[in-house]
Amino acid sequence: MRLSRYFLPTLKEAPSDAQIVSHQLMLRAGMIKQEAAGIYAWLPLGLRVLNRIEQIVREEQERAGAVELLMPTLQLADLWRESGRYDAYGPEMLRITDRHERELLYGPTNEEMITDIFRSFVKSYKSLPLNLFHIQWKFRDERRPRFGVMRGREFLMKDAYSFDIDEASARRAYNRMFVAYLNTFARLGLKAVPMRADTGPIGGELSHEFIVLADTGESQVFCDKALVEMPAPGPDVDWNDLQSIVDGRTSLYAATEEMHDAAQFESQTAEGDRLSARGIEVGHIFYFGTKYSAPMKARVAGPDGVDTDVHMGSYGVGVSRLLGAIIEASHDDAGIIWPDAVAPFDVVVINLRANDPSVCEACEAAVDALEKAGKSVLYDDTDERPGGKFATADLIGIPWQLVIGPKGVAEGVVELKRRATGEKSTVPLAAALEAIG
Ligand code: 5CA
Repeated sequence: MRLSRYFLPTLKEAPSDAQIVSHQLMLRAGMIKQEAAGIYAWLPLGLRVLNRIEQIVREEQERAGAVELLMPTLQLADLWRESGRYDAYGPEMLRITDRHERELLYGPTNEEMITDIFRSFVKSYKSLPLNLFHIQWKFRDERRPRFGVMRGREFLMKDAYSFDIDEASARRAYNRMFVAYLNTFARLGLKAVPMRADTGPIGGELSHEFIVLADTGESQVFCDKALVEMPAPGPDVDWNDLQSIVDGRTSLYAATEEMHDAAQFESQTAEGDRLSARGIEVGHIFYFGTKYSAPMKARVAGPDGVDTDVHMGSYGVGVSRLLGAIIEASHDDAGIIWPDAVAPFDVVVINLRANDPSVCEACEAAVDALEKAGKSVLYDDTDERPGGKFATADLIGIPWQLVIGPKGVAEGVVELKRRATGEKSTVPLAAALEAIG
């Protein structure tokens, strides 16, 4: 992608209403534009990262056995009346009336709709266990939308819903999502800690929030320090028996403020291991049994032929919020430092003299070689001065910078810089390509 043909509206200064660094950097890096409070347009650079995060979330859901579908953003109010949540949800729900005076709402979550889909088609325990997910925009009319995509009103969520014949099987579904979340956040370059949490308007008794520690986080959290550095289980686990992995985490103390029990924290955790910090909730998983299936009559025939209400759980990831969380965890004074797995481009090739045909030729050869090696490349072919180009490259956080100027062309070398460490080397193009991998 040639920068001269791209759309990257970077800003020198962040607007003064952007309070936290991730919001400031997303605006400055030309990733998003606010259209209304808590409602953002995703500009090309932001969209590339959003798509990459979404894809990693999708892959890990599928690995854990969940099946993707897509439900609409608009839902019928009557469906929510069946569960009793239409009135209970309150002013956070955006209510809409169509031309036939039918009451609709912009979905803040999808328990009712997925339960309706399930009951329409699934009649037997033989179809279970089943886990269906989608990645779809949600709307919550938050009282205080703030911090950019971190607490938006319109935001992208992955929400999965599991259906099982009984509680034991539903807990296995819960464990699969628990492990899938650990793997997902690790792939995104994040250290996310599962913590006992309040179930709020979704309901049920068992839930865990996945929290990324950050000073700018909205939640106060308490946990054993050991949880922060615990490596993710990875994909090679026995997906049918994850209890020991889950127990390995849940046996250590970790709770959000609403669930915090200071006495228990102190008795369970040695003083030096206690961590009290701020955190960002990037995911939340729930087991709520028959809370929706019973009133909505989502039943299947069991092995004995008797109909039973299915046991359900739901599992959310804040896909758009994750951009903010990743930036909070990975930036410096010069800008964003994208982890390789979610970077909008793998490499930026910086042409130091865009009016010099030999430099252009060398840059084009480098872009070509990188693309042939499967790398995505942003080629800064603009006629801006070098200082400005370096600043933009640092700001937008692309993991590798390949700098080519007349001197290097004369000597047959390029300058390679790793954004995360600032480490630079002057090497022949072939060596740079090898380092990039
Ligand atoms: N139905 C359940 C699970 S699918 C549910 O809605 N859970 S939730 O309310 O906890 O939301 C799931 C995730 O969405 C949260 O963990 C959070 O990461 C993200 N999220 C929630 N509200 C917002 C918001 N206003 N802006 C951005 N992300 C949000």
